[in-house]
Amino acid sequence: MRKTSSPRIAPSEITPRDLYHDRRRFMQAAAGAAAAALWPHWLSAGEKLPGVRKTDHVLPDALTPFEDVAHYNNFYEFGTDKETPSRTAGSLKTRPWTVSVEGEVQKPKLFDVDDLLKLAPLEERIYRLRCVEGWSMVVPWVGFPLAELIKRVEPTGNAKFVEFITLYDPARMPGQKSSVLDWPYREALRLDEAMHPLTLLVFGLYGEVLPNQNGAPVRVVVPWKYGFKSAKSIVRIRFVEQQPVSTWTRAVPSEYGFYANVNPQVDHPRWSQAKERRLGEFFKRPTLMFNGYAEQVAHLYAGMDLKKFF
Ligand SMILES: Nc1nc2c(c(=O)[nH]1)N[C@H]1C(S)=C(S)[C@@H](COP(=O)(O)O)O[C@H]1N2
Ligand SMILES: [Mo]
Repeated sequence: MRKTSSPRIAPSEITPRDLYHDRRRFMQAAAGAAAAALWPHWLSAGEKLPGVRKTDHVLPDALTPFEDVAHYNNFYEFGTDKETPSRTAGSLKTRPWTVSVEGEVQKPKLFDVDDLLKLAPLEERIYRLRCVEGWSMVVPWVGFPLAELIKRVEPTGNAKFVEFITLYDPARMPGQKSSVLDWPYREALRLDEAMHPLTLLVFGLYGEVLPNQNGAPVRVVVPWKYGFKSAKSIVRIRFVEQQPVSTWTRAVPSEYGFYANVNPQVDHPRWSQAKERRLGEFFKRPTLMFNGYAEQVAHLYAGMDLKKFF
């Protein structure tokens, strides 16, 4: 027990006791009611996310229909084909859910996901996402820049990379019973990539809470990189000094590099990356450098040989 010698005057001694308690109770109730009006309870898949503002992140491309976005998924924790996740990920309980933000930061914190999503205003941003396999989609994601979170935890001078780690729980993620990948799924970005204003911490799409198969309750979306960099169902965000080895790099280092920038000029060892097929469309279209975000991100890689750092 710690004793304080200096007498402090508590507000309860100034205001008559009952009044103080009543006022405090009233204020708590009012604040609670305001928050409750917006956030009635634990959010679940398909519920509308309140207070989402539109931003100028729009594209000339047509949106990929919700049905395609939610029924053609890569999520190996639920199986290796595209159709299984939408059928089986429904069983993933996404509440309660915590995200530990840790490592080289001044202010590490264990966030409840419902607090995390209130950290900054939610925005709708329309981004392209291109899978390394050659398909792509255009999605109205809902979230806020990852930088908003990073600023609040105050990375130390040693923080050079940010690692994202998915839940490991074979009971809730049956695909983890297979050794097809080294679980849990891990991905990472350089700190400046993670801080880039395009990098989004995502809680929803099409105005609604993320379908489980798209990475509920929280994932990242890094629109200028191949889809595998955008880790789903994250439980840990770790700041580190050394470049982490990502799951796909560990599995097949010759095919999946750390950078994984969308680049039509660098072929995958087994296929061309020059073109892509938009989900729901028949004809392929040319793939754009950095997935169309070159103007915003090319400077991050100035002077780097992108064939070497693929
Ligand atoms: N945890 C985890 N995250 C993941 C994957 C995965 O298998 N597990 N697949 C990645 C790949 S290869 C792609 S293309 C995108 C697909 O995201 P989507 O299903 O929302 O389209 O998620 C990425 N994030
Ligand atoms: Mo992918």
